[in-house]
Amino acid sequence: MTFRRTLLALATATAAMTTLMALPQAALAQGNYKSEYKMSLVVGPAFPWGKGGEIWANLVKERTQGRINIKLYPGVSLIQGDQTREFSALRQGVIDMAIGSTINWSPQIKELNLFSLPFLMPDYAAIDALTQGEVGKDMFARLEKAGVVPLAWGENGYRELTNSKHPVRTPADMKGLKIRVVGSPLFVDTFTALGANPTQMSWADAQPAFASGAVDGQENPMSIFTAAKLQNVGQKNLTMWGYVADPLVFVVNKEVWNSWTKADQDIVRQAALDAGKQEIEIARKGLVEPGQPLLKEIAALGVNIVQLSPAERDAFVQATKPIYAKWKPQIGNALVDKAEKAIAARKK
Ligand code: X2X
Repeated sequence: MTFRRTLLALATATAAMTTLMALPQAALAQGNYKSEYKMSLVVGPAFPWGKGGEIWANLVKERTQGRINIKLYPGVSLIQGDQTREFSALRQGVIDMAIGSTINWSPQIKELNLFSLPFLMPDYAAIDALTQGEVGKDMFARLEKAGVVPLAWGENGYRELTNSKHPVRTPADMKGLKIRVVGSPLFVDTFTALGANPTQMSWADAQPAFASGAVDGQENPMSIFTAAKLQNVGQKNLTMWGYVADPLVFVVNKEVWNSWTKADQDIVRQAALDAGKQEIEIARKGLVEPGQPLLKEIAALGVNIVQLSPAERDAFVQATKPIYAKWKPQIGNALVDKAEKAIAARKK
């Protein structure tokens, strides 16, 4: 073979290889759709969170005339219930789309710990000031940089404290209580500072642990409490302390997103915004109306509800201040400053 012919042969082989290697990409080229897209969620449609997923999926199906067909996978079943791995699986394409809690993704995206800073957000207007303002935009930019496409905000809710042992009114009442927590080490720090004995566990493992008494207590929004019927697994003492709230984020895997036409991308985004808005309303139902009717329903289930006075609540704030200070630089001083300013300036 002449030198020229060898070169030619090489070039042909290289071109063939390049074509071969590009195949998986081509399979996902714009307009090439999968028959089903997998949406990951921690809880199903009996909960506001899962209901939000159902609304999103239905809107997308309707508005794309079935071109985009989404199936819900509650219980984070695509990752065997291991909710803190959801973000990695989403990035890798094991999951096509998700509505995820900021808590569950905080091990990978440390900025998301912002929402778990104890007593940062005193009321719903404070949550909105963050998610619907500059901080929300910064978070979305951060998520984009991490390789996913964020579309809209939803809400799990204010996480209130429950336990099977006794009413909690002061940090001293928490001494020695074994509390199930999820997500980032920030939660372990917070509960340790309060004198409790925190233990990290997935939601899937938590419920049998309440039933068997392996753990004494937990923290979750009231919508999770009622739909999971936690009063039936011994959680009869509830303290309304509103120490943190976890927003939800509607996201799509980047390659999946890029495989859709621009028109369909717009539909999926608008459907996420519409579903997010509805989901937040459902999540707050019974808690934002005068007299908080949901709490009356919970009391009727035999749950003892402790409402803290401002001074009592402040004792918890003071006890967790060192944790707030420790985590602020880890989340980013500039971001936390921005959040504090947005909250101070909020419309109540
Ligand atoms: O595991 C929890 O506590 C839950 C359901 O609230 C989350 O996924 C953050």
